[in-house]
Amino acid sequence: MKPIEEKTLIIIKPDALNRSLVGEIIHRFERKGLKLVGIKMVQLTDEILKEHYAHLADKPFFPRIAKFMKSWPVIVMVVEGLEAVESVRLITGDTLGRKADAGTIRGDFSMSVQANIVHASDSVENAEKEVKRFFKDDELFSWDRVGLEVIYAEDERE
Ligand code: IDP
Ligand code: MG
Repeated sequence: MKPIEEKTLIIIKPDALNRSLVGEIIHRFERKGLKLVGIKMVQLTDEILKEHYAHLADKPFFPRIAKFMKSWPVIVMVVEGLEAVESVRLITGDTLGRKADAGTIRGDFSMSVQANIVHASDSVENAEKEVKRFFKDDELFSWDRVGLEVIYAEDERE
């Protein structure tokens, strides 16, 4: 895999869906220059949420997040690019929406810690696991972008 094919998982959470922000969120990642390689709407289940939020399973707020995340469908998507995991986390902003930097998705659209619009993988290792958790190989697309040379310099594309 070339460095510009680093993949990361984004979940557009139920608050964004209910607030008609889905297009806005996709637009932000698209305009950045990240390449969309997979996208679908899914209904999360307790089973997948226990796995996905395993690091929070012992927290008192876990049942509330699980209920929230499965009360409506979500959009899952995979984008790729050079250092995509870090770049997407920067665009996403801090977990607590009301204190996240203005200009980030959470900083611009969220007042909450639970209803914070998007999930984004937090490391390259977790991104690999999360992409596999939500997408089969044939649901991810490898396509050549027209105009890649205006997104990356020559040495960044090698
Ligand atoms: P992240 O989404 O910024 O990576 P994590 O610590 O991985 O943050 O937490 C996953 C999700 O769990 C958060 O996005 C948020 O929706 C929820 N969460 C995290 N901490 C709290 C909390 O203290 N109260 C309620 N929900 C929380
Ligand atoms: Mg996290």
